Amino acid sequence: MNVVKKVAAIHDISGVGRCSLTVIIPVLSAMGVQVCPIPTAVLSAHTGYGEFVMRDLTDFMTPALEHYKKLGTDFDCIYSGFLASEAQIDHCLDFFESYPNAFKVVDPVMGDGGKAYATYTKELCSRMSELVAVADIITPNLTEAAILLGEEYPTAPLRNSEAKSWLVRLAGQGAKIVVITSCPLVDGGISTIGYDKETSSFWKIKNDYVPISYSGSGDMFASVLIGGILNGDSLPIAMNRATSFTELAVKTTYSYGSSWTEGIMFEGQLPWLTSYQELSEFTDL
Ligand code: PXL
Repeated sequence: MNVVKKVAAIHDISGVGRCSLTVIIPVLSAMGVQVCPIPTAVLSAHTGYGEFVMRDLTDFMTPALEHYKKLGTDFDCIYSGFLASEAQIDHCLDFFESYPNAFKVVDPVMGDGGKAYATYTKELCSRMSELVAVADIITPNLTEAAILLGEEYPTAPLRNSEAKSWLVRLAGQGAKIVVITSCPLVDGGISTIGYDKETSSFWKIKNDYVPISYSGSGDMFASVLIGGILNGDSLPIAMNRATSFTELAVKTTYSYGSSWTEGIMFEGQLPWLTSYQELSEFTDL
């Protein structure tokens, strides 16, 4: 048991644009959790820039895992995200198998706004289900949830019964907990919705609408969610913490009018994560 919880974070590192490891490391560190990065790729800037240089680090993953086993490193959580190749699915599975007692988080990063990211092939998207099958928790956005379920990206808000069906069918693919972000519901606005299969509980948090989608929002949400759960939050409280922090940082960014590609200006907001927060905005779905 590690005094400071240790997370193996299997994600890319993008130099510019605040996503993946450049968000995950500061956020989890602020929450008192240690991040051990296993970079899947190095990019000059995230794929949303259209032009970027990228070095695939697939070859690094097995030697890194072997080294951790030799060191006797004990991870409390394995958290996978943006992957650069199909082979990386197998390497993530090796990490999950090597640490059976770790909390297994799969953020099935594949796309947003109804479209897959530039480097995500059909094959890579279809193999994401192999990671989803072994996860304790998955955190897709609506686009990724649709891809995993083989559904069309919804053009109209979901009824509560449809949203519950999406959550239950996703949990049927393996994970005990499913949290879908950016989900428009007929009762108005955009919500974050969650389902815990073991307790059959459904949760919802209404998000404040901001008319820009910043890169790295999903990484920020998932990192705070995981940090909360590792620190003992219940699922709805962790969802509340993650939406509240993401909203605070997104609204701050929006107020400065910066481009969505620059990501969320969260640096000045990090102290929010270290201070006590009253969290009671969640309801049943
Ligand atoms: O935030 C998801 C993400 C992670 N990593 C890279 C990306 C994106 C989304 O665009 O391009 C490199």
